[in-house]
Amino acid sequence: MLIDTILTPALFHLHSKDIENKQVVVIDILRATTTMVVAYENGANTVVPVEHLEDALFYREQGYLIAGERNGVKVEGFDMGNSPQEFTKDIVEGRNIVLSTTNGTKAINACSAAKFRYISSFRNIDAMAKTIIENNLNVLLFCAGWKDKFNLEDTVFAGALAQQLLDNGFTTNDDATRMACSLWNLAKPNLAAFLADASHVQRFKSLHIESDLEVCLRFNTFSGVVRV
Ligand code: 3SL
Repeated sequence: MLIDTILTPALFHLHSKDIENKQVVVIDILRATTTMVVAYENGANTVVPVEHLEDALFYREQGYLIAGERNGVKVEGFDMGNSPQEFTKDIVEGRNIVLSTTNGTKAINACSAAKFRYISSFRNIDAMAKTIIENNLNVLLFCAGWKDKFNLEDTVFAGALAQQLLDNGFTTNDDATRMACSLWNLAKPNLAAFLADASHVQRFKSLHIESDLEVCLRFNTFSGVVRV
């Protein structure tokens, strides 16, 4: 089975052919797909990713908690922003949630035609790898990036996941995947230090939300996978 990595949503169109027969993993480590994993860890019933803020408002009428950010800032009037630390057990357990974010939920919606569509984060990377291997289908690792630009954290995660797949019989003809694996090998001795200068980490600093970083870089706190 083959692995391809989509480094930014701007490159998605190059990979969308035959997507109906592929499994896709959408990656937005800082923070959308990590926040979704945390919500499930803490017992959320469902987290529906929507592209537009207006769509989230429709779900409020159905009793959903509504969560969302634009440019990292919580949307005014919403129940939660996009910080994984807001999705605590006492708030999300048993609840239906709708989430709209600048990049992550947009990327998820872009690949709705995939045979299997997942989101993942470091918090469930091993479970994600196991499921991809069991599905035994070609896989696209889809980095949400930032406004169509490449980012380090999503690519490093794609490399970490791709490496597990390569170690278990998957192959690649794709230089983006090779590059992602090389980055992961550089990053893994100290992931936080490797990402210290990343553009979104700088953005976290300017928004005073640095404490989310450590939450987003924890490994395998969740043994489930999230199919959307
Ligand atoms: O763009 C997104 O999907 C977000 O994860 C970005 S932020 O971390 O909430 O700024």
